[in-house]
Amino acid sequence: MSTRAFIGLGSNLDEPAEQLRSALRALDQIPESRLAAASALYTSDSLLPGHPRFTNAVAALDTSLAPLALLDALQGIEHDQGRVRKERWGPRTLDLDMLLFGDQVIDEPRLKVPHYHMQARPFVLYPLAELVPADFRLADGRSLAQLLQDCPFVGLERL
Ligand code: A4P
Ligand code: MG
Repeated sequence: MSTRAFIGLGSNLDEPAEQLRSALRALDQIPESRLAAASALYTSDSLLPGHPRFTNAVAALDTSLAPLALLDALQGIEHDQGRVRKERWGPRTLDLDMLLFGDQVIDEPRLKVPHYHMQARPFVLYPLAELVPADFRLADGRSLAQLLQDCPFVGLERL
């Protein structure tokens, strides 16, 4: 059975736009999975003052993998694209966050879905809105239209 997952992509090191394009190709190569759609790329300042500006996008991925197997695949792609984990929230060549996995709410040590904080991040919500119908709701019932209303399009630049 195939499930539609939404993946948040972010990069603020080593040619971020190219990192994201390469990550989109890699997502399409994940076993039992197919890249269904990708948003435009957006840039915005880092949430951490003084850190390089981010490029972000959201991808829709149809997959037959279980959620933790998909997380393993995402972390493999991060690793392949040279991400070195040092400080939390540090600059990174590639960050892949599992925003949503079908209508599942997941609360495991390694995986929380919907992704925490996504409701307050314009660089997640606006690209996601490109890929879903206007009446879309998150797995926990929150309406995307409402979240967008509460999260103004401020500081985002659509490339
Ligand atoms: N994990 C739990 N749930 C998930 C999930 N749904 N998807 C666990 C992915 N991973 C999940 O992640 C730490 C652990 O979270 C993983 O081992 C996994 O098991 P990480 O990617 O190593 O850590 P991180 O990315 O450094 O921290 P975090 O909290 O994910 O950072 P964020 O939230 O990604 O924020 N500003 C702009 N403009 N754009 C950005 O993208 N991103 C950040 C980092 C800061 N400022 C930004 C942006
Ligand atoms: Mg992350």
